[in-house]
Amino acid sequence: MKIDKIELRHVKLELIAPFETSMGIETHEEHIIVRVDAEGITGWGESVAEGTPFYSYETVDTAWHILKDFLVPDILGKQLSSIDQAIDLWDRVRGHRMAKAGLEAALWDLFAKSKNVSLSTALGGTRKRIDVGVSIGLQSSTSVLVEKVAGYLSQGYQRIKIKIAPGRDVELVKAIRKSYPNILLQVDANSAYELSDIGIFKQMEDAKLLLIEQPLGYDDIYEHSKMQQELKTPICLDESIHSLADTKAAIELDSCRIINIKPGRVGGFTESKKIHDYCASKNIPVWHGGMLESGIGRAGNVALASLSNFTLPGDISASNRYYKKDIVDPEFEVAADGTMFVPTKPGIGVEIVMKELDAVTVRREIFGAR
Ligand code: OSB
Ligand code: MG
Repeated sequence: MKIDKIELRHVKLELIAPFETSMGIETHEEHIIVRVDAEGITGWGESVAEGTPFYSYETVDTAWHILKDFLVPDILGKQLSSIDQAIDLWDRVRGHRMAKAGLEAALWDLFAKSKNVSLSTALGGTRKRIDVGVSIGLQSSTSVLVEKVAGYLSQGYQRIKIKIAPGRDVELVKAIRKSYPNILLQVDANSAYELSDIGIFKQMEDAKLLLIEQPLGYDDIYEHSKMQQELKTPICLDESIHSLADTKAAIELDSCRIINIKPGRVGGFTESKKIHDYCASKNIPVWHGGMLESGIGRAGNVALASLSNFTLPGDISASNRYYKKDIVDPEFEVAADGTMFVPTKPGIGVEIVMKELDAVTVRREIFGAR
């Protein structure tokens, strides 16, 4: 397909409630929406680089720079016969995976639409509905947290993940377990601990957690292996996994027994599929993480999570768990049985609500082929 036009939009969406983690408190989510036009078809993607470099070194500004000065010029005006061709062109850019993933996602939507198939089908997905969980931020008190858990369970969410931070960990897990002995429960530390804190995680061993997400360094694989050898509860890596190569190292070293896949963190759907397939071959379950995406990114996440080895519920919650008004139609909803419908229309399978997108756009640049 000949890439005629690419548009970047810096968007800023207000969260329905502040989201607190060990990395800080967010009240708004800033991402980049990418639009690619080719031969009368439009593809959409979302780059999940945030306003701050606290989860990843990438930010909206670094991703904008890499997109504008390197990734966009590599494909603009070119005849692209496949997405792999774009990935090869971008290979000389080291890292900056969230920037790459945003543009790659728009190409996946574009190519799927050109073949008149859903993104789920294009990616090799098999599920018609996906199992969903919810990621709950740190709360003002334990009782407020337990109330939040009750609220999400009553909406059907199949699995509860809570954020933890030093001093706000074991007692939260114990309190939730006391009220709900049998729910699927997991914790996410976002790298807030050190190996010497292992005693804290040993105190959680009785709570039958599904997994402990990213307890140690954001780039570490070695010490997680040391920790995993001392724990029965599976460790799941998020921040540390940027590629198939990282996945192989982590599994080989037994640094984790479960992997969280976020397409933004690993450079896109193509790399995500490789990680998914490799984990399947090693009997390592995967689940789909989240970056508080708008409906555009969420649509891609839902499609990817329809692949067969996404056997654990993902951090793919309903639009209204994040935002008062999403920028897609229909919005994403959770059914009473805790599942979410995988769109079947071509590409991402949802319409962009231009009025809502315009309302959240704070910067916009259009690149046209000459
Ligand atoms: O660590 O999984 C994380 C949100 C932003 C950055 C990192 C993380 C998260 C979440 C929320 O946990 C997941 C979601 O519901 O989108
Ligand atoms: Mg995480």
